[in-house]
Amino acid sequence: MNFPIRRDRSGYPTRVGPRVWPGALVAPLLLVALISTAGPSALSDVDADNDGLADAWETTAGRAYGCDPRHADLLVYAVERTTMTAKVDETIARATAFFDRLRVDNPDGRPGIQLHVIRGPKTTNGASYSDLMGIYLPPALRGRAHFHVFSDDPGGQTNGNASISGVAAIGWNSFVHELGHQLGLDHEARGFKIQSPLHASLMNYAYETTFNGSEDDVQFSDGRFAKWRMRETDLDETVPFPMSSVAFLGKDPYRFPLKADGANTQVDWNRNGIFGEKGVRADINYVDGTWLGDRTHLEASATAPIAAYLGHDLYLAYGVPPNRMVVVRKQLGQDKWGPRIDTGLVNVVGDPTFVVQHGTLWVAAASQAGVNLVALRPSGDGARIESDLSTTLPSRAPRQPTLAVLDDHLFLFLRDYRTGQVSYVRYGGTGQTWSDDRDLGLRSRTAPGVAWHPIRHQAAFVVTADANAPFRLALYFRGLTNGQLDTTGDWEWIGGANGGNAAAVRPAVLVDTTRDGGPNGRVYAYYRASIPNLPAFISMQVADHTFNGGWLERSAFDEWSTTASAPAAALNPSGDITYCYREQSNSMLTCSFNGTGIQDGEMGDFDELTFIRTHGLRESLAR
Ligand SMILES: [Ca+2]
Ligand SMILES: [Ca+2]
Ligand SMILES: [Ca+2]
Ligand SMILES: [Ca+2]
Ligand SMILES: [Zn+2]
Repeated sequence: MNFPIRRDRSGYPTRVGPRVWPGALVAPLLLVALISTAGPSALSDVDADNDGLADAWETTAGRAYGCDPRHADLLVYAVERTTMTAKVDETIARATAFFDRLRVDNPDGRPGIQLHVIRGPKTTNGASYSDLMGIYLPPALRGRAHFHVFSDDPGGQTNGNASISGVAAIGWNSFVHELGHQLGLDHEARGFKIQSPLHASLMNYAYETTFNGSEDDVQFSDGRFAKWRMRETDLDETVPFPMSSVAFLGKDPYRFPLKADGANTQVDWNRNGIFGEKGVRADINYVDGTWLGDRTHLEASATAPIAAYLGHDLYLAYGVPPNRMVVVRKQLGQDKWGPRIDTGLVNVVGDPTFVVQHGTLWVAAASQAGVNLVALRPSGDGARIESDLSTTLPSRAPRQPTLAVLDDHLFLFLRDYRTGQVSYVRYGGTGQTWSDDRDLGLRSRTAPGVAWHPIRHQAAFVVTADANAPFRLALYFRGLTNGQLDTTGDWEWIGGANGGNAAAVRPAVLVDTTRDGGPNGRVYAYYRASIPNLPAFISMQVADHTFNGGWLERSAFDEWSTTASAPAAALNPSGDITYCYREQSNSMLTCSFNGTGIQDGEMGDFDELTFIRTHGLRESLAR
C-alpha cells in the first residue's frame, strides 16, 4: 500500500469564490483613523470596531448574539447535516477559542475576534451549501452573518460567504480554513500564485492540521516571512531568519534538514546533504501531491506510455485501440504531435518498452510467440522502420520486456511472468545479433525499471517484492563487467524497510546527476500505486537516511489525477523531467514537463491576521 492521501477532499475540492477585494495591494489600515470617525455624532452606519457590523445594530439586535461595538465579532450561522453533534460542539468550541486568541487589536484594548456560531437546525436537505444558505440564513442576519454547513463528508469548500466542512476528523481546522476563505484568503499567501513552505498558515494545506509539530500551533500567518521571496528554480539555502522562527521547517510535513547559523538558518532545500548552496532547484511546496507542470493531451491509448528523448526531441511509444498496435509519436510543440508511426507490433501482451540509443529508437513488446523488437530511425516528423535490425526473441514462457541503455550499450531485460525471474540479453551492436540469455539474479513481481547510474557506474534496477506490504519497491545496483551484469550488489527498500512505497506495474527509473541530486547522484522512480484509484507516485533519493530510509515520496499532481497504467518519465533537455500518464477516466495520454515538481514563479508569505482584521471581516460582509 502506498501512504493514504491524508488530505481527503473527495467530492469537496476547496475553492474560493470570486474575488471582491478592491485593489491588488492591501495597505496596512490604520484602525485609529477608522475609530476616530465614530464620534458622538456617528451616523447609523458607523462601525467603530471595523468588523462590518454597524454600531447601531451591534448595540441593539446584535446584543442578542453577544456583539460588542468595541470588539471584532464574527457571526456564523451554522446548520448541521450530520448526526455527530458532539463533534460539532467540539469544532465550535475549538474554533471559538482559536479566534479569541488571535493577536489582533480592538478598540476595547483586548486582542482577538469573537466568533459567535449561531446554531441553526439539523438538516438532511441534500442541496448545495450555497442553496442551504438561501434556505436557512435568517433574513435579519443577511449581510451580517456568514453561513456554514457542518457535514459528515470530509474536506471542505467555500463560495462567497457560504462554506461546508466535515467534522469527523479534522473538524475545527477545516472549519477555520473555510472561514479563512470567506474572509478573503487563498491557499497561497495573498499576491502569490505559488505556495511557499514559509507561508506558515492553516490556509496552506501543508500546515492545516499541524504546525511546528503540534495541532495546537495551527495558525493564520502573521506575515513574519513576507520580506523574503523565493523561487523553486533559484533557491538560496541561507534563509535570513533565525532557527527559532523557522524550526517548523524541520517538522512534519517537510522535515527539511536545518542548521542554525546565527541570525540565519541553513536549509538543505534540495536535500542533497550539502548546506548553504545558492541557485538551488528543488520542489519545496508539495502537499502529498505536487504540481508537475502544464498538461498536454495526445490521444486515448490502450497501454502505458513510454517516453524517450533523442536529443531535444521527445518520442512516446504506446499501444492504441482497437488491436493494441504499438505506435510512436514525436512531439512537435507544446500541444502538437507528429503522425502515428506504426511499428507493426499488434495485439501486444502487456505494456511496450522503448529506448533511444545512438540515434535509433528501439521498441519492444511481448506477443504469444516471444518478444518482438523493432528499430526505427527518425525521419522528419516521423520515423521509418529499420527492418534489418528488427527481430523476434522467441520465448519458452511469456516474458515481459524492459529495454535499457547501460553504459552506452543496449540491453533487453526479460521477466518471466510465472516465476518473476529476470534475465537479460545484450545487443551485439549490428544487425540482429543479441547475446544469449543470462540470469540477472533478481526476481520481481512487476517488470523491472532499469537505468544507468553514471556516477556509481552501475545499473540501477527498481523491482517489486512482497514484504511488509505487497509490491514493495526496492532498488538494486549491479556493476557491469565485460558486458555482463554482476549478480550481487547494494540494495535497499525504497522508503525504508517499514515504508509503504509500492507499485503494481513497471516503475520508470531515472538518475539525476546534477548538483541538486548530490555527489552520489539521485535515483527517481515514477510508478502507479499498488492500490487502485490513486494518482501515480514519485520516490526520490534524499541524503538524509533517517528520512523514510532516504526517500521522499510525493504523488503526481493531486488525488484526481489517477492513472490507468504505469506512468512514463524521461530526463528532458530543460534539465527537468517529462512525465506522462494515462488518465484513468478516459485513457487519455497526458504529459507535463516539470516532473521534478519544480515550478518557476515567486512564492512568499503574507500577514493574514492584519488582513482579516482590517479588511476581511468588513469587506466580506459588504459583498
Ligand atoms: Ca462593528
Ligand atoms: Ca463588534
Ligand atoms: Ca543542499
Ligand atoms: Ca513545486
Ligand atoms: Zn481551501
